[in-house]
Amino acid sequence: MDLSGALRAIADCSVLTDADAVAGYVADWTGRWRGGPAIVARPRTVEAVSAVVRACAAAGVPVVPQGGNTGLVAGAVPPAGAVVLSLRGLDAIGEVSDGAVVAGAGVTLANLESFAAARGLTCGLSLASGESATVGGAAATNAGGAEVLRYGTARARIAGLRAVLPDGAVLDRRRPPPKDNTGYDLVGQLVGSEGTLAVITDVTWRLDPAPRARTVLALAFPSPDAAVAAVPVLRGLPGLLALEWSDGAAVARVAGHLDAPAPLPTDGCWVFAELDGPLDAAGAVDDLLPDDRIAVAEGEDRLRLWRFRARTTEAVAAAGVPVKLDVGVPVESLAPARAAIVDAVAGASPDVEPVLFGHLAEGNLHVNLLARAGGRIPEQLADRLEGVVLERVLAFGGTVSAEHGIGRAKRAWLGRQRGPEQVALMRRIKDAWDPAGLLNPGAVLDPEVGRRPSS
Ligand code: 2HG
Ligand code: ZN
Repeated sequence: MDLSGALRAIADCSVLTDADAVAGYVADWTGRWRGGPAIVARPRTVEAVSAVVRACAAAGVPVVPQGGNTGLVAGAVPPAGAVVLSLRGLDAIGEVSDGAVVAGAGVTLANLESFAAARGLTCGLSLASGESATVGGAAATNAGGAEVLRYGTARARIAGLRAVLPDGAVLDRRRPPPKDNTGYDLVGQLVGSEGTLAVITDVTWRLDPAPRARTVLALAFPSPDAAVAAVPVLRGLPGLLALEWSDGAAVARVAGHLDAPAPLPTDGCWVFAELDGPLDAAGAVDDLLPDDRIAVAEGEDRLRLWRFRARTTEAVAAAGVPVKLDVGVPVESLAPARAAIVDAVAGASPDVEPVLFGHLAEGNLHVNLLARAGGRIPEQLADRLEGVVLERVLAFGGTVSAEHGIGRAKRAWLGRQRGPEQVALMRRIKDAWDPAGLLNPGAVLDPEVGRRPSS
């Protein structure tokens, strides 16, 4: 039997091979990265996931695990001939115990948060893509988002997990004892491994008490430098949940996209602060800016303000196919690093517009580059732009991927960031988990470099 026949014989699993049906699984949603052709397997149980992995291992065919396919570094874009293993069908949510709930890998973050909210809790992971992004994808990529400052990245939210190993065996650490200091941390190793070590099928997710009230403040600083200079004061705001920033031009772009006027001037740089508490907690910002540069909203109204940050990715996508660089530098270097990045982009091409926004508290800047004429930036120019920007970031002691991971898009930069010894150690870790190299090959690590001879 050929592989698709073997996959079709698996109980609780549907299989797609038709080009139209697989189209949404082989390209990333920005349209920049396209892979395949590929078969898509959609198991609904852990047993079926294991059977799919075993069938692929027997056939020597690579497996690319995929959640909501909202990643931005082509980590779930399959190489030709691979099987995309979509985990979206594993969407059950269990009961809360010990402050955590076991959720199937395919549960969306929005559904997890609704489940939590109904119990006065929060999952603590806030992504603009939460309607599609899944718990399994968040675990596999150690997702961050807006509230990292309060709740940490996905790593801090994960108390346990279950995963299928590359030979089909099941590793079950869903409910490790709350205090358990035995041996290597296998759960921790899988978090952020981008589907290259095992297939995460369930995640035990910590839930925290939900904020009492949420207030959003938008502050329209006259310049990015002024915004960065205010960080020490802003970090002291009582109940701070999130501290984000967006260039005025990025806010104006969202306003245009939504056909909704921006409530503050867009000449400089906006900062968005979300607070766990009522409006009066916002008083502390009165000394920073005049009243006509501050907007405050609470309850459901806050989403009307927050959308000028949260919907930036969508507004950018509406204008063309962006080159996305997700960089971070120490907060004290943010102002000069941002200026150097803008200069580098302008020096590389006058035809490219940088759209700058991100997570101010962590020194994280999403550099989205758009062709001014619309459409896509030619790949050669994209490579040059990536080079000039990421070199600047490294010179400031920053990171070439603060939040989105390495995937396939940033693989060439892993060695520059982490050095050859650490990459060689990562390779040995990969080989230990996945000796045949069939799990998401080409993500994180170069599939050709450092492979052990097979005999
Ligand atoms: C965000 O912070 C996401 O909104 C997406 O990480 C960033 O589109 C991007 O570059
Ligand atoms: Zn982000």
